[in-house]
Amino acid sequence: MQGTRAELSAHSPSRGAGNRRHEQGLPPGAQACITLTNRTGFLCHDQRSCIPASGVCDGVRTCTHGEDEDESLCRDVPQSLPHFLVAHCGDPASWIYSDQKCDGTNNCGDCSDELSPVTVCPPCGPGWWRCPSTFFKYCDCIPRHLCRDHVQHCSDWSDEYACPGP
Ligand SMILES: [Ca+2]
Ligand SMILES: [Ca+2]
Repeated sequence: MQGTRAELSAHSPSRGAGNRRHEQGLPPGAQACITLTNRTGFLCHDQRSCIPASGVCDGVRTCTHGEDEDESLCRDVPQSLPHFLVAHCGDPASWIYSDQKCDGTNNCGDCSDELSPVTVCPPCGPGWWRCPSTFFKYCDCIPRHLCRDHVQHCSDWSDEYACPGP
């Protein structure tokens, strides 16, 4: 649960009948699971490896046999993905992988994956400092390792003056 993911990863692809198709059926063999970090994942065919949702169709074969990059799964993302891997942003044209919800990083670009009214997330965890953050990458919590690093991350400067540190 580190805020190290560097880039925004919301996608704004073809809008349309995606949702409906998700309901109709999963690609054969696609099974949901919960990763070790308690996030939604994709169960590899070995029935043991649970990879994070965002590892599916990312161009890297994460499952031993590469079923996370299967052509039928990835041919028309996100429509071709099983619905449990996909979450929608406040802007219905944008989507994220379901494990990017409430991960502290602003993946949607408008924080709708991290903040109400679109998403209900638990409060900042122990590794996080709550503040109105300035930088686009975070919403209302920043990782505590950014406290007292001589760089402003919160619009009220509380990360440099009030936060006790990592
Ligand atoms: Ca992959
Ligand atoms: Ca996020």
